Amino acid sequence: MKTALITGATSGIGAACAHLFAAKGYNLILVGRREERLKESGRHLEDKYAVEVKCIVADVRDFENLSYALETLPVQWKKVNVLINNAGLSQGLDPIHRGEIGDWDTMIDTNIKGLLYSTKIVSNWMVAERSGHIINIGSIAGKEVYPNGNVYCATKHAVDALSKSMRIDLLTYGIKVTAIHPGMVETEFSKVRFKGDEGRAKKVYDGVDPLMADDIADAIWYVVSRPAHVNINDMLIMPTAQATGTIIKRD
Ligand code: NDP
Ligand code: 8X3
Repeated sequence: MKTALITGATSGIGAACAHLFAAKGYNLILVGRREERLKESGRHLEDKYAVEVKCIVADVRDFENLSYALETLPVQWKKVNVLINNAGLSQGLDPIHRGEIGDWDTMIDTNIKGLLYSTKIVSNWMVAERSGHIINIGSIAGKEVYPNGNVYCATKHAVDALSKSMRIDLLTYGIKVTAIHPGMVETEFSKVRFKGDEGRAKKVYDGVDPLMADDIADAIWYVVSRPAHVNINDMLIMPTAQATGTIIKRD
């Protein structure tokens, strides 16, 4: 049986990937901070799909804790076939001169450093196995910038650059690296960006048919299920109603 490790598995894209990969028969290592949600989802997936799930309650920004939790897993769990670096967030949407230092730190620490931390741990396991597939969740914000997106866009540009770098560094070990760049996906993302302001979050999706988390999970499954000699380096997936980060057709 194959194993996938998914960061940010408690909601949105990560949770959708957990469901799809379990349905495809993968054992799962799920990482997230909200313990109850994570464990409830783990139990549900084990019952529904007869797979094994390890829940790691951890903050990807804390390397020591994440590393301890993963390195102390039984050895059979360290044969990870697919790592989905999904944990990430946007916090605030302010022009650069009004940006909050705390928001910047959170985005940089989660979207860049957290992704690096989980990659460092799991890529070492993959190198030992001479195989594996790393999926990094970037964004349309990693392909262009938009007003007030400054630091979030910078973190996703970093994910784009790191994906290219990882592909080079891991080439000789037979490890595939794919970057998935979604446009607007209706998840908890906007609620987090607007710090719990549900009304403002809801407006983001007003009059648009956005992508859903399952659409992204489906694309990730397509990428992972290609033959061994095929790698999809990069995939930009947009709602039909969205041309760029900010040009959106609303009904
Ligand atoms: P959600 O807010 O629904 O999910 C984010 C997930 O990341 C949650 O499971 C959250 O879990 C986890 N997470 C956040 N911070 C941490 C942390 N420090 N440690 C561990 N887990 C963390 O949003 P999405 O599903 O939309 O976001 C998933 C990824 O997709 C992100 O990288 C985002 O930037 C990217 N993306 C989203 C788009 C969108 O429009 N929604 C578009 C393009 C990219 P918990 O809080 O329990 O820790
Ligand atoms: C999330 C999508 O357009 O808000 O990465 O940057 S966007």
